[in-house]
Amino acid sequence: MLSFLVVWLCFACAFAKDCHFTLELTWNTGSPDGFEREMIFVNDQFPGPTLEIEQGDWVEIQVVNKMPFNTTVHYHGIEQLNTPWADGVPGLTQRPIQPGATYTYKWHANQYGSYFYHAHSRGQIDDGLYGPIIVKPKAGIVKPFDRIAPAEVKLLEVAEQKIKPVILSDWRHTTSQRTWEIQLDSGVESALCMDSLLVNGKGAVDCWSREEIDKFTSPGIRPNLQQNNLTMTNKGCLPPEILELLLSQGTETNIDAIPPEVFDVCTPTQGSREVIKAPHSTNWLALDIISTAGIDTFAFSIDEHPMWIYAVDGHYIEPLLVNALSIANGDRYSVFIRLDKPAGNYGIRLASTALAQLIDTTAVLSYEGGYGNYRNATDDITVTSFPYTNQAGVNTTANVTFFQQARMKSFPPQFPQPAPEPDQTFILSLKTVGQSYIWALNSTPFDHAIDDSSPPLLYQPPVANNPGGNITITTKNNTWIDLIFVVTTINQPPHPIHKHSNKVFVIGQGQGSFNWSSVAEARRAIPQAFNLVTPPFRDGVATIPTTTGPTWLAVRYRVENPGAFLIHCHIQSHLNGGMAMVILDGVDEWPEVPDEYKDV
Ligand SMILES: *[C@@H]1O[C@H](CO)[C@@H](O)[C@H](O)[C@H]1NC(C)=O
Ligand SMILES: *[C@@H]1O[C@H](CO)[C@@H](O)[C@H](O)[C@H]1NC(C)=O
Ligand SMILES: *[C@@H]1O[C@H](CO)[C@@H](O)[C@H](O)[C@H]1NC(C)=O
Ligand SMILES: *[C@@H]1O[C@H](CO)[C@@H](O)[C@H](O)[C@H]1NC(C)=O
Ligand SMILES: *[C@@H]1O[C@H](CO)[C@@H](O)[C@H](O)[C@H]1NC(C)=O
Ligand SMILES: *[C@@H]1O[C@H](CO)[C@@H](O)[C@H](O)[C@H]1NC(C)=O
Ligand SMILES: *[C@@H]1O[C@H](CO)[C@@H](O)[C@H](O)[C@H]1NC(C)=O
Ligand SMILES: *[C@@H]1O[C@H](CO)[C@@H](O)[C@H](O)[C@H]1NC(C)=O
Ligand SMILES: [Cu+2]
Repeated sequence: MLSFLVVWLCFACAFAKDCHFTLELTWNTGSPDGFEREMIFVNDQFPGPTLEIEQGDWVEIQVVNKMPFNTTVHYHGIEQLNTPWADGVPGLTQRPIQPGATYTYKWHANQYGSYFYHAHSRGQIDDGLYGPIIVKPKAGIVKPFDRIAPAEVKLLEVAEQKIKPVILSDWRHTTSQRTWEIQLDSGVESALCMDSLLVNGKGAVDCWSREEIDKFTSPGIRPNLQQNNLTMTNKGCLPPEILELLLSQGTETNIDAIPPEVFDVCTPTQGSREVIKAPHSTNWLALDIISTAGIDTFAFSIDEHPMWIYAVDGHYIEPLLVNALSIANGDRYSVFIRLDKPAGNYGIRLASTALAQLIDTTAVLSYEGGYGNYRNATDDITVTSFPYTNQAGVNTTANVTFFQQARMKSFPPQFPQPAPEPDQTFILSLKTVGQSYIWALNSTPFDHAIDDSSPPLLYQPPVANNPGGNITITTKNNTWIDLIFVVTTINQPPHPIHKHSNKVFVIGQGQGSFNWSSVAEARRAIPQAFNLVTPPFRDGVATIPTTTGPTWLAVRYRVENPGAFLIHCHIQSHLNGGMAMVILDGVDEWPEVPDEYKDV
């Protein structure tokens, strides 16, 4: 019925005022890492095609769901200014797109930079529904390139025009649906154990030796394992018994319900390897590094090539030169590398730094002349370059520098001076509730029955659609809001909290309990923990892990786009487990949903 649709339309909309894409979603077999499973393809591709857009365009994206289940598509980091109904969150901004149905998203590309689209329905992001979005800056946007190489600004502009997306992901051999069922059956957060890491959809299952696993086991967890006569599993994962001990609060679990291949059995595959080719005649290469990971936080580096980080989450910063990056779920970093080494192959290193698993992969940066015909990992790719980070994501020498968020400054400066006072402060308590896979962003797990709200929350008056005190934040338009994330229980990983719609300023963070009721009060006691002059400006921000004790993190944002927006942990298993809240922004200026959406 829908097969006559022309699917392959132009994916670059250069110089257009209106930009149209069709994304056809199918459920088919594929083997990105050499193991065949059912997965999601976008226009028969994995990852999905890159959407190239000019800043200022109106973008229309027709999503055709040819899969046997409901779905929605979210545009990560896109503000959805005055189009909150195009944000792609089921139950909040739309009804799910049913099998055979089509939904058309329309939004204004008012921002430039690096974004991505991904499924926002159940665990479907882990089944492969994601692809890059590049919004090319319009003329007149001030860029910080003269800070990098004053004599080569033109070359940097050219490199930026030809930027290549580098999608980093983790990959599992079981479908997201099966993974969720295993958690329900076992009572354990088994989703944490992945099978491979992928760069632009390519990778292989690369089983570590027992020696490597033991050598790189985190010293933080080693005593805990030893006390319980346990080791990291053959897949390099924390054993389920430890998850039960660390995170389940005495609830019943049934570890026997977990199939052995989920944690223990590692079967290597040949897979394939991503090779990023660069002509040697080019001085600079620009990359949009995007994490679509479901679980892992990554360390990322390119052998012998320092990176100039010039934009974070689609927004320019004062450029910082680093050797390596730590990338959390949903983060985007735009970087320049200078191609000043001899022609050849250089390793692109990706390693999990999450406590939950030791796992890595290596892709290749190849200068013209250095590469052969790489089809898969058995092909002859000789990488002899010197890595900045090892297979556990740790610096190989003392002088390797990692990007530090605390040093990042918006370019040009964004935060109003003097700093605005917040109109409301919300202190949110992050934790597991009962089982290790049930999570809360504020004491109470988000109820995913909200996903099926009909009509969606945005379509109802905001007084009628409050899903519950602990999981709803209600704000007025044009006010400033402080969100303080407090993590009091021990052994929690970093939680990469992603706020839909506009970005937040990261104004403070620290170790210890947050003993105050506001930022102003806390600043009087510990001013050094705050930056109200040049705070980082992002749409995702990770809480500090609670390895030794409680931690907290404070962000501030201005309400400028009324609508029903999700704020959630971007670790997929945490979101599935309830680590989310609804923000009803600007209830005094609540939008009227256009009729064309109401009936869909
Ligand atoms: C799919 O979406 C429809 C419409 O919202 C809903 O009635 C149905 O229950 C959903 N199906 C599943 C399996 O969630
Ligand atoms: C660990 O193993 C030792 C020796 O086999 C045994 O004495 C001890 O009770 C075991 N500890 C636990 C927590 O099972
Ligand atoms: C990998 O490439 C070799 C030839 O170089 C070929 O024989 C082999 O079948 C390929 N394997 C896969 C999984 O594509
Ligand atoms: C990695 O960096 C840390 C901090 O600078 C340093 O203490 C450590 O020695 C480095 N590791 C190696 C292997 O050089
Ligand atoms: C670290 O220092 C060594 C020795 O001086 C040098 O060869 C290497 O390039 C340096 N690495 C970085 C990342 O600067
Ligand atoms: C909200 O959280 C508090 C703990 O901070 C808890 O006592 C209360 O029961 C929760 N309310 C709901 C409705 O779950
Ligand atoms: C909401 O407030 C912003 C300023 O923060 C303003 O630009 C916008 O027009 C307001 N929206 C509505 C619908 O009033
Ligand atoms: C909060 O108070 C507790 C108990 O007095 C103290 O241990 C902790 O360090 C304080 N937190 C901070 C951030 O100072
Ligand atoms: Cu989380």
